[in-house]
Amino acid sequence: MAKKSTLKEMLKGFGSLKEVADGFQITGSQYLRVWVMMGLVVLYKVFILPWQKDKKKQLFDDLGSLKNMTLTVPRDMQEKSKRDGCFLNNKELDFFEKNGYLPPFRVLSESEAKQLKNELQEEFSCDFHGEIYLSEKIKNIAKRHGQWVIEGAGLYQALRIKSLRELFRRPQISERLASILGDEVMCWRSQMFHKSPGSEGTIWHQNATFRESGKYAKLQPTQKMDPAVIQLNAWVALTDCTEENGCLRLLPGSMADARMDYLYSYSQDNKIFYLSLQPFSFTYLFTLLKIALYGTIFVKSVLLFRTAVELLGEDYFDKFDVVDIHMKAGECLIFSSLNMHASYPNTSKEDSRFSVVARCTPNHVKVAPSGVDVYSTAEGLVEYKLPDVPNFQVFGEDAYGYNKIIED
Ligand SMILES: O=C(O)CCC(=O)C(=O)O
Ligand SMILES: [Fe+2]
Repeated sequence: MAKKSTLKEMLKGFGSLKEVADGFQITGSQYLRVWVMMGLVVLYKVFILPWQKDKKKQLFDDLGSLKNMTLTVPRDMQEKSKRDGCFLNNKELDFFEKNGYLPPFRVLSESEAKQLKNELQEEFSCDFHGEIYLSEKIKNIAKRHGQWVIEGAGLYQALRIKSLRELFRRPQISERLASILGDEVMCWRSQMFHKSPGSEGTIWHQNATFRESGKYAKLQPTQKMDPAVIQLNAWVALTDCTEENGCLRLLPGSMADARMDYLYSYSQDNKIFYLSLQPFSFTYLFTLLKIALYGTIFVKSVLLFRTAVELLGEDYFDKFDVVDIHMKAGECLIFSSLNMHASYPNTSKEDSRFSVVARCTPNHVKVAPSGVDVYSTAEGLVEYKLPDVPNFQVFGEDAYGYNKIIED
């Protein structure tokens, strides 16, 4: 029997790291900087790394402890009220505990989905430049680089678009979320994804606390909870989603192994150490540094994935299967942010994929208590102040008062 390679299946639609690096040019002085950095990494690897046995051991011990994490959804909420409606029954909860997602279910009719999509696109073309939650500075950088797009700039869309708040409060979504997250659920980020023909895919990632490029976790639970349920995404397809136009892909069960998430943050905090752990060759190192220093966010995320695979081993994923999530317009997928997910590039000629996502968490979780966040732009990381009220209630009432919640 042929040896299974989940990784090969996962990388369908993505080029090799070298192809990714060859896809953009750098100037002479940038080239020089890459070489200087290469010298530093080599010096580090030869003279410092041998002294850092403890640090290396600590890293691999920490990784070892993240391999087999449990996910248990408390059942008392279901038992206590024997609720019906769209609340999940024990069989559905078993499925979630095992797989980290709920299979797509209908929340809007096809015509409602179409109508909402038209409304959002109208909003994008008329008013998108009006209300800026990411700061003028970030908007101007994005515009200068032709990157002022619906995905990035619209991190808090439901704050200004009421029909989005209404969508995520529908019982089909909110009662399912409450079955897993408890009786107080809020949404702290809401985004649109417009993947037009020719758009790149999103590389595989997992995300427990949404630290992203920042220094600190953005979601800080104040009660003990499994990392896989700190945040659930309610991802609603407003067009059909197919392999050709860039549907989502998941590795069911992968929220039980949080090593990838850990390495994404670790590499940010220990850049040279992390690079010096990578297999060594000058061409590979050149490729890594070219991307790390001058790649776009998309290209950098491919780098993060590939370098993590180098450390974890190519067969790391073989215990999982890849599932392509084909969806009809109007269906919703709920999945743990810690479940590895990705999407195909849009290889169709004229079929755009449009979706909206609500990132939801229990009210006892503090959302970016510092009130600031960072955004990765073409000119580096830029800090911005979070909107005064970045959250809205999806289910129940907020009894904690840790986060500001929009009134209606
Ligand atoms: O829509 C996509 O392609 C990626 C979505 C995603 O990663 C997310 O919603 O967390
Ligand atoms: Fe994601």
